[in-house]
Amino acid sequence: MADLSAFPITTRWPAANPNIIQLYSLPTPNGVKISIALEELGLAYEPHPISFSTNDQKSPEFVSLNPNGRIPAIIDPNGPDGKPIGIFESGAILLYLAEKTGKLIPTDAAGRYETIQWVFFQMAGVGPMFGQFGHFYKFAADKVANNSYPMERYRDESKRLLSVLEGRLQDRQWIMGDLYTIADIATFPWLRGADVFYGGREVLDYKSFPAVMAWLERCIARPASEKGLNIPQRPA
Ligand SMILES: N[C@@H](CCC(=O)N[C@@H](CS)C(=O)NCC(=O)O)C(=O)O
Repeated sequence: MADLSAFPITTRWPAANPNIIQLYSLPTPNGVKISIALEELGLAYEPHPISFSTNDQKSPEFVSLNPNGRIPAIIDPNGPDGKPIGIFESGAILLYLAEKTGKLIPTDAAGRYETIQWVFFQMAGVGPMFGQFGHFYKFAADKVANNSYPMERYRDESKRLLSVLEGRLQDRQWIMGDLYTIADIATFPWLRGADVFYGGREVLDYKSFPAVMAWLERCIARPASEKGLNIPQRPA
């Protein structure tokens, strides 16, 4: 039986099975990246919902695993050298899982770096820009009712990023061509989220990006996505 007692988060969210990966998350665009990857990889894991309504992500127990106070985070009881490891930042977790299994990433060095490059493109571009767009367009719209500049700035940058993806996905099934990778898993939940959570499909002009839309549908239709998009279930 793995010993996770070095991780204070397990006092508040105890592991029913400490021998499998512990996932602390919610079904948000960053959170579902990890449940989708775990489903694709067929790895056993135990999901723990972290409730935003009670600010669980800022609790001392959660912050002991991720000082940044944001989901997702994991503990893998079978980390490097067989020792438990805790990881936060969705891009780092995706890379860790891909390297642990040798899946969802090309095996050749050039392909591996090309994939990492697109993961960073998502982490530094798509996620932050779409997130700010959603903030000003939906969640804080009342605070900027007299100033459309913040929404327009992030809307236009999000559309520009969509055009970069549109170029990449011409004649490619997935971001890395024939191989479905962590670059796809990092990116598609944000495009889906801007539609489902922000109602931004029209204002982001999704119809102008047909290759991206076809790819998005292919990503969502994968059985692992259908499952992972709803894990962990939101607390009642
Ligand atoms: N760069 C981080 C961002 C994580 C992030 O922003 N998570 C959001 C949910 S999508 C969160 O925990 N928000 C709650 C909060 O900010 O308090 C990652 O990719 O893991």
